[in-house]
Amino acid sequence: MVRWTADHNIYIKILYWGMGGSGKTTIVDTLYRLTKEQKKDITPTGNLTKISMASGSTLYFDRGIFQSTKQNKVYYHVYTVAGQSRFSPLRKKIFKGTDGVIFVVDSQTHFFEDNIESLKELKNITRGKLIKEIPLITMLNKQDLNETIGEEDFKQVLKEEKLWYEPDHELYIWNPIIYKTCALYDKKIDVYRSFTECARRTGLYQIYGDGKAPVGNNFSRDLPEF
Ligand SMILES: Nc1nc2c(ncn2[C@@H]2O[C@H](COP(=O)(O)OP(=O)(O)OP(=O)(O)O)[C@@H](O)[C@H]2O)c(=O)[nH]1
Ligand SMILES: [Mg+2]
Repeated sequence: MVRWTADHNIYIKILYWGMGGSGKTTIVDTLYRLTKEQKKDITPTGNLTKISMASGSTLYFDRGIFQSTKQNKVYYHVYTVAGQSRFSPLRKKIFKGTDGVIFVVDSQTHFFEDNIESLKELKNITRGKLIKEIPLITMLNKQDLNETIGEEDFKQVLKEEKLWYEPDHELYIWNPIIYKTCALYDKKIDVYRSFTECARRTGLYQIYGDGKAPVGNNFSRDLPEF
């Protein structure tokens, strides 16, 4: 839920969702480091909060707050869920108030089914709001490894889950972009780009769609950046 506060700041909640070990915490870590070290459209304010087990797996959530460097009243509250199956009730809580979702796939072929299970759970919680009211971006992460799934494989999954629209549908322009990523800091492929696309869409949904996916003749996706 995008919140305007008395001081006219705007708070937008972006959530990384995906199966345990897909790379959500690593992504937020990399995003934090790269936006701290280089001048980008967002800059971190404060530290990253990470609540994890000794194994590194998230126990509760991670949270980072980023401020837009273009519109300094805009803040992004960026969360990751704990992906392991047993934390399902917790994920539901963390999801509350989310404005944009980045679904993180572990691209290793042997995890194919686990990713689908995680996507189904997300769909269940969002109750038909994905894409229509909550922008969805996907990352096929760990593309640096061998034996990974590709864009077409995942597009098929999205189609089966009714999260993909054909060109004649008005929501076609909001189909999730499928980024092939590597979250590791030294390689970092499309970590920043996938975040900014989700943030941009979230802004457009608010400004031009009043909280829904903007559609119609008056709307084209090539509008100014948010
Ligand atoms: N090779 C490779 N390894 C990655 C990549 N992203 C993450 N990893 C590794 O995968 C492991 C799990 O990453 P995390 O970021 O902890 O995964 P998570 O999605 O936060 O997992 P949960 O907190 O359990 O939900 C770590 O050892 C990471 O270093 C990637 O793009 N490539
Ligand atoms: Mg994690």
